[in-house]
Amino acid sequence: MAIQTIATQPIAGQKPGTSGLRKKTAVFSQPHYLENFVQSVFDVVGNEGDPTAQTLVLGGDGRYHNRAAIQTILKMAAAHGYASVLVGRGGILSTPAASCVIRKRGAAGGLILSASHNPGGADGDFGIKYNIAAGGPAPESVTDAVYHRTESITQYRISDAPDIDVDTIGVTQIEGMRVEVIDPVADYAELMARLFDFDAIRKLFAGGFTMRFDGMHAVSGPYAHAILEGMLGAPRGTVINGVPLEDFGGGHPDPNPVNAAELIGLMAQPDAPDFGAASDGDGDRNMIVGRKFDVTPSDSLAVLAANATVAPGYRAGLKGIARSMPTSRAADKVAEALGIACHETPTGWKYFGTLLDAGMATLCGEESYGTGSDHVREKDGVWAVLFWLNLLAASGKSVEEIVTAHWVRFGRHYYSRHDYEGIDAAAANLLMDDLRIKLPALPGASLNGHTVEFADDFSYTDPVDGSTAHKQGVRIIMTDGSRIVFRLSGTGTEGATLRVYFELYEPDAAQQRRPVQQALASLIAAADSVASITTQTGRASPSVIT
Ligand code: VG1
Ligand code: CO
Repeated sequence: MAIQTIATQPIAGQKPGTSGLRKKTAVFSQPHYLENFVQSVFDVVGNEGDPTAQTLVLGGDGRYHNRAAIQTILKMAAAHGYASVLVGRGGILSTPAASCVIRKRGAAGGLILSASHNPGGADGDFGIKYNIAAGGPAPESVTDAVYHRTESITQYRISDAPDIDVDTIGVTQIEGMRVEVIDPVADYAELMARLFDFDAIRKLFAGGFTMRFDGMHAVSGPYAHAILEGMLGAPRGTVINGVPLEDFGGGHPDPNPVNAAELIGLMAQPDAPDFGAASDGDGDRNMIVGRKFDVTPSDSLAVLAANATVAPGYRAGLKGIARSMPTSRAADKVAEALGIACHETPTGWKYFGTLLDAGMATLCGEESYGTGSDHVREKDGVWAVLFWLNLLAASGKSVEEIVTAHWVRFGRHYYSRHDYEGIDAAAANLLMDDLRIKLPALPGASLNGHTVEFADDFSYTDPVDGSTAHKQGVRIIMTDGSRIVFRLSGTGTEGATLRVYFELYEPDAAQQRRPVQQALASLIAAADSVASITTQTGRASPSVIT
């Protein structure tokens, strides 16, 4: 066994997006591609201290290429001089579980292999991201430094040791580095049992309450099996599609009503279970469904915030709430009623880290089926499902009753996101540039019956560390309180994806049960009139509506 120094040269385009570096699997499998990026991460974060005293957490969502990448990274970590690596058995760790392990074991950071909700397989996507010692995604200062490093890299170091067994719990050594294979679920499950009233949830299931959790053949299956069917006594069969597969069974592991159509279909049957939920590729997203009733992620955040004290882990109340800018302002109404702050951040979980660390927010959420809290530094799918179960157990009400009562109390924020996926990147950028040019002239203008009050391209200054982020999405806010937001995705791997977000506030309880697209129709037409979406994208309609 020896450490090799391998000559390499920069590979263009290794710039992390909204959440890590994501590319086609074929791109990631090219010689030196993963190695260049990992060495660049080590070069940047390894300067922060003595690597020989440091622990790295390593795991992924089990998608195609996960196992090969785990071996490469173990051998590179050994060459870099890490003291130890904690790796999930089989190379498996959900994103929130990795965050949990980093924090609990005092690791210096972690590498998570995932392209999250993007499809996997040889023709699908692969990804990697670095999380810092606090457990959350590296801030932009770090990802920018890593990207710059990839532009000048000339060599990387790697052990030529044979492959390491990552399927057996226990400790081995490679080049003097300790490799500990851990149960991917144990630390995480122990944390969940401390946050939620497991006795109450056990009683709920024992009383005949029925649920389906759709693991979408991605990483959350083992967590849901162990916690729901194991610790909480839900009957076997509660978790469906619970075995992680390298290609997610050919599916698109994005828990929304379009991609989780199987679950939505189940929940619409006459004998539907009481509760449905799904999670994504890396286990950090969640979708909550009642009988014939989908909960929007923005509403889910607001409902959990309004009822947080039912859960033992949140009995002391919330310090604050944070939501990404495009997320509906339903949570703001709750924060106002609770007398706490609601922070508005750019899209991407990395922007919540400083607020959580500073004790300025307890709950966070994004409209993209992401909800989480200060228990880890990532959004957390299974956590959100357990929070809902705790709430259902404590209230004795159905999902629909809880949400509709919430609307009556706080008003309803009708909400929808329209995605135009895989459009021409130049056309997408042109659309956004044209919009930006129009912004100063918009206030006072009438857009399909809505008068513009305010329009800008969202900029953010982090209240904790003063860092700034610009061009985070064009928002057009109307005098009637409704809102349209336009932004381009930072997680795609093909062309560009335009996301258009619509929100309309309805305080009148008699008007809160309209079909969502109908309630938003005038705003949807307004968006097309101001941005010429159809003409500029060449698409008559969005590819996904959530
Ligand atoms: C999307 C979502 C964003 C989320 C990000 C990562 O980003 O909109 O809210 O934080 O995915 O989630 P974008 O740039 O494509 O809009 V995950 O579960 O894919 O790590
Ligand atoms: Co995810």
